[in-house]
Amino acid sequence: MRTLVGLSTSGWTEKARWALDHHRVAYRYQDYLPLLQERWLRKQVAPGEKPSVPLLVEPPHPAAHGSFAIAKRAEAVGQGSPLFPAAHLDAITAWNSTSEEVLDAARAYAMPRMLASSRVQAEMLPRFVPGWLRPVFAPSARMIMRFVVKKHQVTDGNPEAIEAAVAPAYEKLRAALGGRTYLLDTGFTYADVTAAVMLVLLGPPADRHQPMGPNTREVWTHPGLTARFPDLLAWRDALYDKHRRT
Ligand SMILES: N[C@@H](CCC(=O)N[C@@H](CS)C(=O)NCC(=O)O)C(=O)O
Repeated sequence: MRTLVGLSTSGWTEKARWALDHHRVAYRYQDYLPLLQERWLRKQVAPGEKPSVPLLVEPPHPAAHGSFAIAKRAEAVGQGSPLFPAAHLDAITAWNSTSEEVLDAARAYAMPRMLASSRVQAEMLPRFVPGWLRPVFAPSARMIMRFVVKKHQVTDGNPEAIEAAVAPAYEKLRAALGGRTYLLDTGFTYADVTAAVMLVLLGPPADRHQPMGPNTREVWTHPGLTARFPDLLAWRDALYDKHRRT
């Protein structure tokens, strides 16, 4: 059985899941535990590659590492309309690079806010941990977050600096869409998926698409960017309602 190992609130995992679901690929989802599973993860990825999730494990086939590789794998084994039409591969790859940069900035915005919020830490624990036990696990949650901050060299999430870094990418998306439903003339593609997911700073997608606690939702939401790009938020939400199969 295929297993997607990921972090449920991460944009990268969301892109991989969207592509797998779009192509109706059957898989089991498993939450990754940073730090505790680092050694295991290192063994799964090619030498010299920085270990990260999402990772699609499907023995005897080699694991697909990274959201872009997993989306392409989904296209190779799944069904449904193509997300990577050959004529648009360069454009899709370019949108994915923009999305990677924005998601890095989004992580820099959200991680320090997560570290400062015991409510977010409590929301991140598995559901089976009862309320009275949650405070006991809070220090472990903080230790895991600090590990991720260090590993991915997450910089200071100052809201003004994040807005200045991200706004050009959002402006570029607004101009490229020009009020249309899809970025490319062939219809819905991975360019839309990767661009929609980078809008997480306007607030994560609705719970019916990507469930998360209210405090976690709040640490990802950037009020300054949300006020500037309501049209992109409406575009993202309509795209999700139409194309996010689960
Ligand atoms: N380019 C990669 C980036 C993935 C990435 O940065 N994943 C982070 C999400 S915070 C991760 O794995 N963090 C946990 C860890 O590295 O232990 C992709 O497209 O999947």
